[in-house]
Amino acid sequence: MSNKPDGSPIVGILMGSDSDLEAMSSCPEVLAELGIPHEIRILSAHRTPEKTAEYARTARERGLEVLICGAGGAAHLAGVVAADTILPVIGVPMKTSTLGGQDSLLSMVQMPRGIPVATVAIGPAGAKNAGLLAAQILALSRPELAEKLCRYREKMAAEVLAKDARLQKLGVSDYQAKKNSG
Ligand code: RP5
Repeated sequence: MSNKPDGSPIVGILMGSDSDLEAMSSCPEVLAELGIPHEIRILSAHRTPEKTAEYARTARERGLEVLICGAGGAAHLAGVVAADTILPVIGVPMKTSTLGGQDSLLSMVQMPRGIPVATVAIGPAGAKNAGLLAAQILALSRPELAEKLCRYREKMAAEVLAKDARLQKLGVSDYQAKKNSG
C-alpha cells in the first residue's frame, strides 16, 4: 500500500490529548482495514507548540501524505498543523462535556482564507470519515486502494439492503426485539 518498500506510514494521526484516543479510535481502525500504514501521535497546539510545529514541518519529508488531527475545545491543532505544511489536513472535532463539541467544530472549521482544513463531523463518526477521506485522497494515485474503497462501499450497501430485507420480513416490532436481544 505504501509506495515505499519499508511500509512506513503515509498517514499521520494526531490528537491533542490521550482523552481523545477513544473517540479517534475508529480512524486508525478503518485505515488498518484498508491496509494503509499510519502513525498515531499525541501532540497539542497549546501544550507542545514547538513539537507540533516540528512534526508538521517535517511530515512531508518523512513521507507522510495526509494528516488527520483530532482535538476538542479550543481545537486549534488542525489549524496550526495546516499552517506548517502543504499536506492535506483533515480535522476531527471532539465532543466536549461543556458545549457538546460545537466549540471544537467552530474553532476547527473557521479557518482563514489560504490555509484550509477539511473538517469532518464531531466525534467517532467524524474520525471514521477522516480515515476514509484520507484513503480517498491516497486512492487518487493508488488503483489498488481505489478498488478496496469500491469494495468497502459495496459491502456497506449490501449490509443496508440486508437490514431492509429483514425489516420487510419481520416487521418493526420483531426486528427491534431481535436487534435488542442480539
Ligand atoms: C484538547 O483539549 C484535546 O484535544 C482534548 O480534546 C481537550 C481536553 O484535553 P485534556 O484536558 O483531557 O488533556 O487540547
